[in-house]
Amino acid sequence: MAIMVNQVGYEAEDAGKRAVASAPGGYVLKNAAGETVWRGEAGDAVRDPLCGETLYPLDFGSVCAAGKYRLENESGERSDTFAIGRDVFSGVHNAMVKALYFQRCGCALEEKYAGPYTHAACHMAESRIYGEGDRGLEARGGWHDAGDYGRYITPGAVTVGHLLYAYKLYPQSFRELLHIPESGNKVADVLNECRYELEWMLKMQREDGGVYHKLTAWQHAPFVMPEEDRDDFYAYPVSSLAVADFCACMALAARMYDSVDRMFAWRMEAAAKLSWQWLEKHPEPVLFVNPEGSNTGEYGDSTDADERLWAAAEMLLLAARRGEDRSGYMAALQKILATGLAVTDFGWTNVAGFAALAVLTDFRQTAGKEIREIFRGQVFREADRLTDMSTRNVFGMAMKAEDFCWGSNMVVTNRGILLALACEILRTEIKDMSRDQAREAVARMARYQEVIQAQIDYLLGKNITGYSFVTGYGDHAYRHPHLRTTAADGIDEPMAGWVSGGPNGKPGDELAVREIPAGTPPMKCYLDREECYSLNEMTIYWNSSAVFVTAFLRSRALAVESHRDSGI
Ligand code: 9MR
Ligand code: ZN
Repeated sequence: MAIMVNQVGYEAEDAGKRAVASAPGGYVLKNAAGETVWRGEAGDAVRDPLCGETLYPLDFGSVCAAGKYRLENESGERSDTFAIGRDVFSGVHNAMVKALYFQRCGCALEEKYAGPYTHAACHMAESRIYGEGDRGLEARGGWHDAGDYGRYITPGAVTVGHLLYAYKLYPQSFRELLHIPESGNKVADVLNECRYELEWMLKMQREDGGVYHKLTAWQHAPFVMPEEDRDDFYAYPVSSLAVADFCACMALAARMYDSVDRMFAWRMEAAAKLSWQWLEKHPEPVLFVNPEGSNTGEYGDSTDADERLWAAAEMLLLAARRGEDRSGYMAALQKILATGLAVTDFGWTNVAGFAALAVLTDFRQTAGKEIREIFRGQVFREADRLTDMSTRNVFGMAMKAEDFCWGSNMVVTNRGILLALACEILRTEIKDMSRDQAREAVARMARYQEVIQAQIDYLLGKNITGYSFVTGYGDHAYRHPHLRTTAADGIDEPMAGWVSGGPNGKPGDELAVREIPAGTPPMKCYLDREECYSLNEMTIYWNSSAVFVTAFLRSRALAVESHRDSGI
């Protein structure tokens, strides 16, 4: 028996505030003083396809007064506590960005920024270039990718991509200082943090524009602190996946840091151009497979078309900004789009959604009507497909049973990004609409926003496991991420702000395979166990994807606030 809620909270202004209960009947909402502030009935029973149970939806959307609450039913069952308030996601949002600081490699984490989670500088030795004997590479820096100490180009580029677009679209959600070493330098801390990764990525580029796929040991380290991991690190062979993602990310960052640090932006622009030349010289895919015997992350892929599409889109926009020739980039975009590639995903396997973000949020509309229309059409078709999907389960999730894969929580939040992009397009188009069209667009945005909200409700506890999938946020936040520093640091609580990979219908680790019976419905395939790397690891890009979505949600709350301030 359970009453599943978003354990962080609900935005006061939101019309829908939803929970899911396992029993029918009457429910009450009680405030911190124990007073009943709302009474209502659970909705009709729903046989839920994602968790296999019969459950009941609850909506207490009419309650707006700020405070701490819990839900209770007639048989005395109680939910976890949660807040209702203005900008309720500020804490979790900032913690999810700050978490990246704890992944910094090649520097000491000092107490004044890291609290108890300090450690000495790690992975300081020169790396070797795989297959080139003793040839060395100085490539200190960057973020550890996940629970392991590897650093990989494609997931790094995706993480920076999520964060830079979130910042571009919702800058008001990134105003707070995060207590990182650069805080207070008048640059948004999200840009400070991303720069730590970008500086490392620049070191991974060869003189010919090729980019090493990854920098890792031969085998994953045991569960030791990073400064105790003294294995040799190797720069693995160049892949066109890494080159194209690098090119895209550098071109995007060159635009974003232009007004922050001109010299840094210029370095990234030069690097992007060099990698673009490499791509032109190597039109055939150069994919990546781990050399025999190496078990660190592969981040393999069967095509590089989406990576090249993202690179072309970002190079196009950078060229437009600089007033340079754009024909080559336009031709590349057209050619890849003509294959019918899906442009609605934002993960490391398919990065084509970033091309959509680039083209559709470009105020210059550089790509022209025809190309924009291809992206736009796909974005709205996908947004409507996801919205329809969300009506078919009691959690309002834009998920199907088969979507619960390794790192399913990023599927959840990436779908939030797609819907947020659809909202952004409508927002910019609304000024040219007739009154009726505008009314319809507003209703459509409201529908998409509800689904986005449901994705975050799920992440923060409104799910069958009852866990909040973000450490430190919620009465029942998961506590045992598969994360080497957390396992080795001797501190009970993990640092706050890490998003778990989440339920995985096809768990791959030994413990999960042993403990989760075959045929278990996918949303239930989760254990809060450190050993379970296929269920409970954290990664930089699962966090960054969630950050995009909380940035979106916060921007709405903050916009309401600024309206009020100006008396409108
Ligand atoms: O998410 C990846 C999953 O799809 C793969 O099957 C798995 C095995 O290669 O790797 C996962 O990615 C991990 C990466 O290899 C290393 N860093 C942590 C990643 C998340 O678990
Ligand atoms: Zn390190």
